[in-house]
Amino acid sequence: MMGRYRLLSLLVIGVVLLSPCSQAAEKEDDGEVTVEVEDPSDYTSPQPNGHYHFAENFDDIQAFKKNWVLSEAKKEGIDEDIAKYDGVWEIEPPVRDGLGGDLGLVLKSKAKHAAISSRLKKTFHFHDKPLVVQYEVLLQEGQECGGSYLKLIAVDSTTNDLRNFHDKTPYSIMFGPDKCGNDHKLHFIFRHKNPKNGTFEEKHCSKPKERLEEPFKDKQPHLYTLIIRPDNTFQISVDHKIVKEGSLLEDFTPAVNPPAEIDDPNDKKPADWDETEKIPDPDARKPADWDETAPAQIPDPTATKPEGWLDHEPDMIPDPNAEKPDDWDNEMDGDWEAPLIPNPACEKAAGCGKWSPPLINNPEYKGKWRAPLVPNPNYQGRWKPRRIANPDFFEDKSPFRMTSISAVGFELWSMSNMILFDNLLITDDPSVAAAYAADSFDLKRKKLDQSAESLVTRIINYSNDNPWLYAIYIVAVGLPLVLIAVFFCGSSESEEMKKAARAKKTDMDLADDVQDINELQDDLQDDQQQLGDEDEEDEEEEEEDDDGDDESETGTAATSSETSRTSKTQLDLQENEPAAEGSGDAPRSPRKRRTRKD
Ligand SMILES: *[C@@H]1O[C@H](CO)[C@@H](O)[C@H](O)[C@H]1NC(C)=O
Ligand SMILES: [Ca+2]
Repeated sequence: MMGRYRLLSLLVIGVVLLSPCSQAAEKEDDGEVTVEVEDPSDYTSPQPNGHYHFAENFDDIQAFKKNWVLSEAKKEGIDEDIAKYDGVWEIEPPVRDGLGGDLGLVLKSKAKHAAISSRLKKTFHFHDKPLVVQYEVLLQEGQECGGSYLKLIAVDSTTNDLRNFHDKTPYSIMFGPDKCGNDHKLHFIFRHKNPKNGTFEEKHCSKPKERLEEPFKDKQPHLYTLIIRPDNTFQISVDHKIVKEGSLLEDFTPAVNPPAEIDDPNDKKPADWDETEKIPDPDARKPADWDETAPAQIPDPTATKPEGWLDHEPDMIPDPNAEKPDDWDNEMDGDWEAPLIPNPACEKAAGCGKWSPPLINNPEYKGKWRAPLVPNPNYQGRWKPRRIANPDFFEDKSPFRMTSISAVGFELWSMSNMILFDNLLITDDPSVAAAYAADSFDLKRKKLDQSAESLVTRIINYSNDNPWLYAIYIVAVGLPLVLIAVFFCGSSESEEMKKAARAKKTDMDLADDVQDINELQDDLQDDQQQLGDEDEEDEEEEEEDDDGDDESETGTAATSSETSRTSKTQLDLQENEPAAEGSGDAPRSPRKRRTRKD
């Protein structure tokens, strides 16, 4: 930890020293100092090259206004004053490090329901081509608690008017990041139609092995790609790196296909069923010499009284210097007695008063006799209900064939605002998505990497040309004041962060405090990013210590299926609220925290 701060402080000092010098150096134009990364005017809005169903780069405000529809719906079942989808969306450039002319869709408001959607250029049918969904998320303020996933809205009588887009609008796929407290998620949920009775059920993909925490706090753009193929396999990538792959038939909870056999719910355990595996041996008898009365401890027979023990001196004596107080009233207070003090005669002696040997464990001790356990001759084994054929059984061999999708939207709630979305693409051709990313996300990424790199290179190059600078770094680093300051600031900041996180769990009104902390964190992270220091292990560990409590404390419904506890919650949810297709009564979106008001 200290090592990292030391490096940090060295670099900070370097930057401070260099900032006046670097301008001069640029003017010298000696070829060593290369600051220019890419001409921002080089940016052209990406266009998909090939077949696609939807593409949106948000760079054209007029086109955006024409194509996107703000929800005018109200959330059902919650208080009127928070039911409205009144979250604010804007088209604007990223706050930091944008490419000139590159705009995104930004969720500006926090702690509000926000929903916006757009019709696909072409309805996607799940036939013989894969579905590829790809988009960028930039959490410009990090994320405390909230989602940044999208929904692929199903073709349905209730989805004709996108102004009605709300949490229960039928969707086929929900995909993207979501976080609350220490619960980091990358959702992939699809709605599966039960072929027996036509009801829909949400199927939740199991979690990727690796914890995906960086994208929620590094304030960098990230690219999310989902590919689902007609053979039911799928693949999820973040920044082109595959984080999860598997099959719709195997990696989802509840499973697409129910078990063929189930326990007979009507089979009950008989009252006389004997499940006791072992019993005390009825033929065993207590041995004649077993003395149950022998005490567990006895005085040590080998102990002897230490030399110089004063048998006749008491441990405590009345204080000879104490005097009866003047206002002592024998009638009222009783006879006066001097307070007791340790007997000074005992101070130098081995001990005073009656000596008794210390206690030791009794070797004769046996305790209560118990018969040894033997197998129960009447044991019938663990009772199990009989198995019967599952009346609800079906087998769907191609869950890929979901309900066609005709629109895409964001239906969100977030405690952190300034979430920027960009370059949303839906296609049936992975190569079109890859090329689209190359013209957008990859350029952005390259620019960010180069500017981080160029700063460090700049410091090193300049220092090599002016070796005397190293002497200054060393002296500066040696200054204990600097280290103390850095260390002190660092630790108090993380304390505050923890406090804020704790507070937020129980009280959302502390949003202002959280914002202050966010700003603090911003400053720190900006420094780190500029220095190209991407190693943030320490902070991660600090956050992890109360992992596990969050789901219950924050009241977020389990939206992923990684634990049996959470998937049970989902099942309960779905059982309690069965829903039918066509009535607009689709299974609830899993996000319960929206209903939390205070
Ligand atoms: C449809 O079947 C599922 C699974 O067997 C069951 O949970 C659900 O209650 C059924 N719905 C209706 C409306 O019958
Ligand atoms: Ca854009």
